[in-house]
Amino acid sequence: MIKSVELCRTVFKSGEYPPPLEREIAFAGRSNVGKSSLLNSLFGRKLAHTSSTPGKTRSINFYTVNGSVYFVDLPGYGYAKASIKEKEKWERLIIDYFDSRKSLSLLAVLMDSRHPFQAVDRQMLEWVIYYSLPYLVVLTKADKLSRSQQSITLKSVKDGLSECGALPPVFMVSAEKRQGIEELVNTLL
Ligand SMILES: Nc1nc2c(ncn2[C@@H]2O[C@H](COP(=O)(O)OP(=O)(O)OP(=O)(O)O)[C@@H](O)[C@H]2O)c(=O)[nH]1
Ligand SMILES: [Mg+2]
Repeated sequence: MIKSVELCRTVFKSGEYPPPLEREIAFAGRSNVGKSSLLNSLFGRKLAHTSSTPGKTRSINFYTVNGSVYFVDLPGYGYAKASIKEKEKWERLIIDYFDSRKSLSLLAVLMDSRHPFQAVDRQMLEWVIYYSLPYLVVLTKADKLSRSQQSITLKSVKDGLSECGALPPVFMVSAEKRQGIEELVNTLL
């Protein structure tokens, strides 16, 4: 259960990271996939800024949960108007985060339940393997799919991951309707 949460630090460049806590859980995924919305839904409070315009979160935001766990909102990438320079900046920030944070205990890889396995999603899954990160997959915006589409998607995503020899837990959530949120909180904490 989340009893307390506060924004601890907003990081724009290497070296600004806060000292580690007991555990650190980061939320990664394409821009607009719903990372900040999911965090707000987990927190039960609107702390993270969200926007229908992709590219809202440009910094790495550390939230302290129950005084002992960081939930980390990573910036997204993959919006149509982004330049190569922006892509490089994003990659540098994320790679520096993975290189620096040995305290990272779990990565939640978010994918849009309507369009899983986009190029940026595959990039994230490659980093997961490269850095040997414990991870789980969260399929977002479930409310945009019917119940039967949800079970078909869940199965095809699990099949897709197992083809790559991976069997992470996969969650289907809706931040808007709070579907799957309690289950995810219980797994994370
Ligand atoms: N229908 C629906 N829309 C959602 C859901 N979660 C997020 N959205 C919408 O998706 C858009 C993007 O959400 P954000 O949470 O800002 O996405 P983000 O991944 O943090 O994006 P960046 O900060 O750009 O990386 C917003 O318009 C949200 O309202 C959901 O569960 N259901
Ligand atoms: Mg965001």
